[in-house]
Amino acid sequence: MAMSGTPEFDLRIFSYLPNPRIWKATIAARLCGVRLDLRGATPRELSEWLWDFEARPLTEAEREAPQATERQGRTGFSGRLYKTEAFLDAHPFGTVPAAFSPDGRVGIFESNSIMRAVARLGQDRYPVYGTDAYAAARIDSFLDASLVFARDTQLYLLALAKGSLTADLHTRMRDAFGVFVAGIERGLAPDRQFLVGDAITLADICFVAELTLFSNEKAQATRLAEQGLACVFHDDIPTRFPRAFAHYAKLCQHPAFAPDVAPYVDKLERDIARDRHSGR
Ligand SMILES: N[C@@H](CCC(=O)N[C@@H](CS)C(=O)NCC(=O)O)C(=O)O
Repeated sequence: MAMSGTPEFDLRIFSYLPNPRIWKATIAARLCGVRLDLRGATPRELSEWLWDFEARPLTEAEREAPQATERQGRTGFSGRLYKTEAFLDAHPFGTVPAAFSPDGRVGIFESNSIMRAVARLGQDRYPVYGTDAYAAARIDSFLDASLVFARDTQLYLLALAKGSLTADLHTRMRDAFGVFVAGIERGLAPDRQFLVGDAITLADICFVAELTLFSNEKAQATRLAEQGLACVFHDDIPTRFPRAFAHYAKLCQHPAFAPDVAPYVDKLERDIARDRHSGR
C-alpha cells in the first residue's frame, strides 16, 4: 500500500455517491485548497464493491465465488458487503464515508472528523477550523450538536425507507429537529453572519450538509401520510426559523458549496414534486 514519490492527493475518501456527508470534506477542501481523491458509486453498486483503501468494483468471478471479505451490512445496507481486513483495521466501525491518508495507513472515519482532517491539512491557507483554540472548540460544539441531530436523522430516514417508522420515532425526530434548528437560529442571533467568528467555518458547512440530508424527508410525504403522519420538515418551518434558513440559502449559493448542493437539491426538488403529484 505504501506509495512512492509525492502523492497526487492529500486525502482519499471512499463512499457511496452522492452523499451530503462527503460535502463536509469537499466544501472545506475547496475553501482551503486540499486535494481529495474521491472513490465510490451509487449505494446499490457499493454493495458489489470491495471496501478497501484500493476500493474497486468486484470482478464478475469474485461476485460469483464465496469471498472471505463478505460481511453483513448493518446501517443503511441490509445485504452483503465486502470489507477487507485492512479496511476494518483502518475503519473499526466499518462505515462510509471512509477516509485514508495517502499511504493508506491511517483511516479517518465519521464525516465530521474527515472534514476536520481536511481543515487541518489546509489550515495555513484558510482558517476553516477557526482562528484560535476557543473558536475551534466552539466549532466542535456545533459539530457535536449536529452529530446528535444526524444520528436521529439517520434512524428516522432509514426507518421511513424500510417502512418501519413508528409514531414514537416520528415524535423523537420532530423534537430533535426542533432542538437543532432552534439552536442554529439562536446561534445566529441577533444578526451574526456565520455560526462562529466572521467567516465560513466547519460549523456552517456541517449545518448545510445535515439540513440537506434531512430534507430528503420531504420526498416521503406520501409515505408519511399513509401512516397518518406529517412531514417534520414542513413548509412553515423556514418562517419559524428565519435566520437559520436565510443562512442556509446564502451558504447554498456560495461557490464552495454550490457545486455539491445545487445538483443534489435540484434532483431532490424533482423527487418532492413527483411525490406530491403521486400523493394527490
Ligand atoms: N455518523 C457517520 C455515519 C456513517 C454511517 O452510518 N454509514 C453507513 C451508511 S449510511 C455505513 O457505512 N454502513 C455500513 C454497514 O452497514 O456495514 C458519519 O457521519 O460518517
